[in-house]
Amino acid sequence: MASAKMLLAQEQEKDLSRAMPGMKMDDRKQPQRGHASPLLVETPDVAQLPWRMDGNVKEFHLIAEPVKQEIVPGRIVDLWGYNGSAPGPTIQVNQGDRVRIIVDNHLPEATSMHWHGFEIPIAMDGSPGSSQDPIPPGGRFVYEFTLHQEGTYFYHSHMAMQEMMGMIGAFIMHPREPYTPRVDKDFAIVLQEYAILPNIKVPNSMNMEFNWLTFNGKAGPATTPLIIRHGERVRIRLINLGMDHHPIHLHGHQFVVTGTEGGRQPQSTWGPGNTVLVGVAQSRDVEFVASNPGDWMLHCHLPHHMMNQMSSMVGPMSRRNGMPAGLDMERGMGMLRQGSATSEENGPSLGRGLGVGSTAEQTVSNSPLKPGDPMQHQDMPGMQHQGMQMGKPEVGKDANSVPGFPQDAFMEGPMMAMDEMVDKPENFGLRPGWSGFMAGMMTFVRVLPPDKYDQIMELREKQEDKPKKMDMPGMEHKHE
Ligand SMILES: [Cu+2]
Repeated sequence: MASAKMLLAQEQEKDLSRAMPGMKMDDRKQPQRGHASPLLVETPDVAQLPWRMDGNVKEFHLIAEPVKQEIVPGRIVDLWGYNGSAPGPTIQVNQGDRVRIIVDNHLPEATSMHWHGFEIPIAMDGSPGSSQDPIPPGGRFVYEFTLHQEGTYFYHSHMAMQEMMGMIGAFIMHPREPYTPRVDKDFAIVLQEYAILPNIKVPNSMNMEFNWLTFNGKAGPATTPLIIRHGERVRIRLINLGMDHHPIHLHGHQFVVTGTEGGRQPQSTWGPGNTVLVGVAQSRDVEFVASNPGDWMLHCHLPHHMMNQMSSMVGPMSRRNGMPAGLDMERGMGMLRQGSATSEENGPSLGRGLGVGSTAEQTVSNSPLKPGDPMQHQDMPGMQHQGMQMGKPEVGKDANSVPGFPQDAFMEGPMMAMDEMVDKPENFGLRPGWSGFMAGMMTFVRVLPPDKYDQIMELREKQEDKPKKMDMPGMEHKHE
């Protein structure tokens, strides 16, 4: 059984030879197609899925498999995804394309692939048990259909618990007739959430409380900012598949919602806003003119979704002196000693319960801030030694006597800064210490003056020249 990485590499090789590597995208001559080549949708931190042409069929290859996903530096977790990442690689096609997607199952259990919102024959819908047999471990299913739709869609496993392990990816259908007004930049961001307990790398998919909230598989500050030249028109496509709805908020600008998981909305429905609720199983396209220079936050506005490791599960370990009275080490850390997380053998207050109120440590309110190194017990192995900027928290003189201080997530802030650890071209020139305040579903929309924009693009090109390039045949940087 070939690994996903190998297959991906093979396909990339074929693809890159078609894309004539070494040539600038703008110089590349493409064969004439039925309609103008669309603007490539960028999915920061997530790869594009290459394809090959088989006659007039665009053929893709997806491999469902366990993946190691680095959510923030030093925090590598065991998820399930496609072709080495969660979310899986982005698929981009043109309206009217005939598409074949070969799905191989390298998971230890059955799976099925659903094409969310696609108007295709029932046999291709990927509903396990009703439209097809589940794909067994080691098995393959070949999906093939013609796509007459346009818009922001996605693919996902139709096994509920697998969805919560990361099994989703963006599926962009470019319109036959370009949208108006055209945009200069087009991005897609997949919203996901995981409950990952201390000292474990596998999400608890039964949990209702989430401590890792991600944009394209990364939590702030590891998310990659969207780089925009001052004055450009921008589209951001937001896709949500998890347990929560996310109100996504943009600073400094008003946008209009131009599309849903059902495709483009008529212009008569566009009204100004700066926060869009992206419900579970929905997508929302927003567009705006980047008229206001600055490094603007783009984030989920649910307070608990603007944190890393925020949940009650880590509070005691990160701050309290010792274990709660009457509990031993294992139970104090919320570790299971018998049964499954929700088995009858375990009480509801084991620290692995189904909600905030069911966890043992919630019976204790915020405990005083410990003197000394506040990171001493933080559950981020290795981070302390990898360039994290450690500092003393700025607190008032009598802080510990003020009811409500400190809050569970007090660890966020200046002492969590890791600018160097997340250094990349897109972060160039951000205010020193910025990373200490970026967490969860959060990134920057950087609206830059021309010189700064060019500088970052140059840095990015230099970096991209080194590793593999993910250019796609038929996709050019043109306006749509
Ligand atoms: Cu949220």
